[in-house]
Amino acid sequence: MIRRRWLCGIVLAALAALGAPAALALERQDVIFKVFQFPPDKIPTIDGNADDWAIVPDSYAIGMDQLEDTEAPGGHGTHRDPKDLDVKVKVGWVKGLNRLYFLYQAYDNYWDFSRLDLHNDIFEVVVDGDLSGGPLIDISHRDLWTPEAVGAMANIDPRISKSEAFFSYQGVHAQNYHIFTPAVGKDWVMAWECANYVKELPYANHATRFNFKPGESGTLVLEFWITPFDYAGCEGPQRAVESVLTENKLIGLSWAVIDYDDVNSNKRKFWNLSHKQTFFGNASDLVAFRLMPLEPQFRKPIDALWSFKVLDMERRSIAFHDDSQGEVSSWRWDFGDGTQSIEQNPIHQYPLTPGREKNYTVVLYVKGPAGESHLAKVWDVHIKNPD
Ligand SMILES: [Ca+2]
Ligand SMILES: [Ca+2]
Ligand SMILES: [Ca+2]
Repeated sequence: MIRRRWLCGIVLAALAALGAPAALALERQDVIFKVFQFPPDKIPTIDGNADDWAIVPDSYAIGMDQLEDTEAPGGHGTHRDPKDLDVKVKVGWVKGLNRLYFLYQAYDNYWDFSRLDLHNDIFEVVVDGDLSGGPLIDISHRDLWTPEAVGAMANIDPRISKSEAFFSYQGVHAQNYHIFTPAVGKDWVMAWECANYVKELPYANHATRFNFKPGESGTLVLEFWITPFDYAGCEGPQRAVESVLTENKLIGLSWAVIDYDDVNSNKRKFWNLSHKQTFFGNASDLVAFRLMPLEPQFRKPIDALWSFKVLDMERRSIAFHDDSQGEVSSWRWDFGDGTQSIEQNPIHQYPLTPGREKNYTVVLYVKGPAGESHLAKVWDVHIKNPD
């Protein structure tokens, strides 16, 4: 045993010496950004009006101070000038929906959007909803693209065609959105993958407000939501798998603001939240965001909530689970069949009623320092009885 541990230690030390990366890592290890949870009755309307974001505390806002110009000499440009560009971003989510909501508010001294190609002021977002990490475009795939073979895919098993290799992982690890700020006479976003459906309803929606002409200065408000996918393949949405968003989950997310200030010049600044330029093509270079619980002002001090699972329908055995919020000191379950329990998570066997399906109304009553609450579910519990 000691010997095995000792060997393990040697192996770990050797790996550390080789600089082996952690199996799963994100950039900017010192920070976790927050995704605001909107209460279900305060979901933002996608209309380009930021009023419905006023409830999002400033601690959720991410500004220029978090961005570095990773295309500046040395890759860490920090000369921020609010007269050139000033950006504030808030991200939100709603429990029960697999969507990320964004509010993007920006001042630019020169809005560059008259061309119909990729040259445009851009808000570029990459999201990795299941934290898989990994490449999402060809130039980030170490097996397809090496520094020695720039401009051509290399290292492919000769039995695999280049296009098979190229498309096989697109949209698998993460999704990249080049959102044009603003988009006039062109689609609102270039989704850098073959799964174009990710930028349309029911997977995305957007609205922009601005009052300037190309080349002018001014303020822009962009409001949108996107759906992160664990898998968004080329073949269409039928086989796509949405990332399930749950409270306190950590996701990979990052963005860059690409600022062109001259329609005739390709000079640009690349203000990057990840601080690692390659975030655009590799989900392992994103930063961590946490899907936050509701802020206290949107929570009830005590709120009875519960769920149940059928353990064994033949034996009419049901497991009830307390999901109440707030501090609870006592529970009382009314199972709807004349019996009760004061356990927190009881298992209940319903009576045998041959030849009938029975529907029960179950109520959970909870009490705590903040008061009491109860929740009935009418006829949710169905019991099948033998004929
Ligand atoms: Ca709105
Ligand atoms: Ca600018
Ligand atoms: Ca600009």
